[in-house]
Amino acid sequence: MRILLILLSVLLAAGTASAQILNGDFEAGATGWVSTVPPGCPVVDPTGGNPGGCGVLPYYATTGCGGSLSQTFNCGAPGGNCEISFDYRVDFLGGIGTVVFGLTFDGGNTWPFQAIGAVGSWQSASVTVPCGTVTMAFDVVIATATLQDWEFRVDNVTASCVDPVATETQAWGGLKATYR
Ligand SMILES: [Ca+2]
Repeated sequence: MRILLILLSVLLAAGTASAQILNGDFEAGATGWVSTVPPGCPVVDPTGGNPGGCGVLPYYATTGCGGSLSQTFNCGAPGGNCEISFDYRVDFLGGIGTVVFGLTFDGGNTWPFQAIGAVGSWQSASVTVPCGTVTMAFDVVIATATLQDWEFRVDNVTASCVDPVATETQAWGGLKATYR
């Protein structure tokens, strides 16, 4: 039984590998994140997160702002699925028109990356990309240049590399057969 438990532990540990996202909850300010938000614009909000601090991507009609928050991290070994989850919130502060928020990976568009309306409460979202070294960026770009003020907030960014389900099922079946 002891050997079985040890084998089970090894199998479960091999199924999921935590990624090395730094400061995904923004409790350490902008540490670990690369910002292209222009000087004078907010990048983090120490109290407006879910909870605590959060990242902020603003677009203000009068001052512009915009930009991105990005981070490159190691998400397990190639071959698995890197499941990234995060919380977001979009506040429309006034004006008319549309703005585009999105999440890109290695230069490719992945998470909505389209004009979305105000979402005044925290929502959760997740995306899956190949495991390995991952560069992700939360972006804001201006879809139409009209008078408007928006703030996109992000918090609780986590990721883990998960082996394909078929591999785990096969391993579990083999383990049961061995000890039957
Ligand atoms: Ca937080």
